[in-house]
Amino acid sequence: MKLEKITLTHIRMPLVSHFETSFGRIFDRDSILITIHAEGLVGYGECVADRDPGYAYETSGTAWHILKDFILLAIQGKDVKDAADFRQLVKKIKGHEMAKAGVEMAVWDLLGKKEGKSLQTLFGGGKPKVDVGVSVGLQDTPDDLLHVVGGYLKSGYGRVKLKIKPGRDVGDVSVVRKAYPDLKLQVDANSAYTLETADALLPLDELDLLLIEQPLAEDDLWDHHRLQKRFKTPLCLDESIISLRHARQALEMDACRIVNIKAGRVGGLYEALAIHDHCQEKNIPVWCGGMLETGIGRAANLALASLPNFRFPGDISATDRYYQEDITNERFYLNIDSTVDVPRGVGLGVTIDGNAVKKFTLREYSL
Ligand code: OSB
Ligand code: MG
Repeated sequence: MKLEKITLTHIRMPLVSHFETSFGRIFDRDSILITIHAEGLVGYGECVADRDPGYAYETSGTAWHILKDFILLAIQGKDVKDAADFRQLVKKIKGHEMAKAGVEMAVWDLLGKKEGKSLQTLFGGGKPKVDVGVSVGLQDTPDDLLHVVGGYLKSGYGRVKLKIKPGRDVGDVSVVRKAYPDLKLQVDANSAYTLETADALLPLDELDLLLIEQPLAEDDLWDHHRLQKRFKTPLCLDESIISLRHARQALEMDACRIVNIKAGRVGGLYEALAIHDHCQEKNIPVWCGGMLETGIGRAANLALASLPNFRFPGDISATDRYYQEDITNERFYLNIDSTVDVPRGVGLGVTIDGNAVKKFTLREYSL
């Protein structure tokens, strides 16, 4: 399909409640909406880069620059028949996977709309709904944490992920484990530890966790390998896996035993599918991470997570866990069995609420 007009819209949406990780607390979420016109169709994508470089080096500012000054110039007016074609066009641009992934998502939406198929169908996924959990940010006190977790359990979430950081780890997690002995529980450090300080996490091994996510630096596969030897609990990598090659190498060196897949982090859904397939071949379970997406990115995550090797619940919570008002007309709801339905419509299967987009827009650019 020939890619015609492409529009970038930088939006900022207030979160229902603040979200705190080892790298900071946020009250609202920046994203860049990508709109592509092609052959009378309109495709939408979402770039998940955050306002600050806390999770990764990319920010909404760097993504805007790379999108406007490089990616759009490389693809506008070009004929793209599939996602592999798109990757070829942006191959010269190093890194900036979130910027690339945002546009790639819009290309997938267009491809689905052209073929009259949902993303799930294009991916070969089968499940009509996927298991999900909720990612709980750091709270001011363990009592607050218990209160917040209790609220999510009441809404029906069957799996909880707790954010941890040095000084707020074993104590907080023990309190939750004591209150809920049978809860599916896991933790995420967002790279806040070193090989030395991570020994403080050893007592987590007795708390029956599903996994420990990204304890060490994002660019450090080897020390994760060394750390995994000290734990019975599987380590899971998020930030460190930025491509299929990183996934392969991480598995080869036993740096983790479970992989968190986020399309944004790996340059798009095409690479995410390749990582899924590789892990499946190596019998390593994967699960779908989240980046506090709008309904656009959430739709893509659900389609991805419907593939068979997504064997752990995803960080794909219901819309009301994130936003009072979303930019899609469709909202996502939690089913009583802690699942969310996979969209069935063509492409991403969502439509855009133009008024909501307008309300949240900071800047716009078209080529
Ligand atoms: O590390 O998984 C992470 C949100 C923003 C950036 C990084 C992460 C997260 C989450 C939230 O944990 C997951 C969600 O979208 O619910
Ligand atoms: Mg994570």
